[in-house]
Amino acid sequence: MKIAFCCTGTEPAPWLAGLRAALPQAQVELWQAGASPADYAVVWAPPQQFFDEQRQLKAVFAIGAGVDALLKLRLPSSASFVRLDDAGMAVQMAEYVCHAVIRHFREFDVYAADISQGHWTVHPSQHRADFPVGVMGLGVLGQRVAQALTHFEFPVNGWSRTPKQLDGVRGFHGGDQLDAFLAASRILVNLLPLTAETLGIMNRTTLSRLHPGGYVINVARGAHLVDDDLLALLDSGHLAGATLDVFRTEPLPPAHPFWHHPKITMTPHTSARTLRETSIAQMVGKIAALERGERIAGIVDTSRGY
Ligand code: OXD
Repeated sequence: MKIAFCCTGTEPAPWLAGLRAALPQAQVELWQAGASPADYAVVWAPPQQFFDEQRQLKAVFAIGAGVDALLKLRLPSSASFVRLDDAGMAVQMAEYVCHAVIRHFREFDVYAADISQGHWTVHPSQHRADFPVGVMGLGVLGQRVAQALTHFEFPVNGWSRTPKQLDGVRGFHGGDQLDAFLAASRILVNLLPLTAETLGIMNRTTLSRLHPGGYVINVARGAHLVDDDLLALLDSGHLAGATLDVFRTEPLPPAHPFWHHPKITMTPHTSARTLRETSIAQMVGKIAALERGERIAGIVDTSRGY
């Protein structure tokens, strides 16, 4: 069995060593133009040339959760495309989102500013019931985030394409229920896949439906958000702030207004990192299952886009 590794922006040596250790019977190679055909591929942002040459792959494993960039390429019809299925990302996403929600709700930034000015000021408590959180996208990561938020006793709404039932989460689904979901939420957490339907889904119209004093947490893709609409609603005061981990262009260009906006907190696409060892173990288990002719989780529906 041959496995090709083609991950742009990723140091290959530890991945190759890990894959070789886990699959001693396989030939695991760093892909180079003109390489012989492989059976499986491990990829992140591969060039089109990779798929133009590797037309007979059985399965392609992405080392991330989102596959929108991959699906823009011309792909071999022989292959299944497989995204990471949690692989240690869900707990990181839950940490990140709960941190952002609680930091906002408990006004930690306000206290940090007070303390930096030498002020010992206790502000009135805020009421959890006034901070319903809406989680858009209830896949593996979204479900974990929604459930983690319920443990802190926030009212939690969830919105997904098809109906999903989660303990303690008020479910909304489909385009018809999007407005009601937004109107029931004050903090909006985006965990949607990026598809033609969800591009620009956080815009002036949708974000205006959040409760006054709304807050946006984007941990999915920058292109879900219309940047100027967010800025306008922050500046008008309808939105109180935003925590953004993903951007239309990454790294965020130095002149972008998000850098210095006082109501925006940013991180450089670090909300849920790929954990190499866990990811290798998951991919190796799935390759073994595919070789046995078994079904595996995490296969992308290329027509749906995730
Ligand atoms: C992603 C990832 O898909 O970091 O964004 O895994």
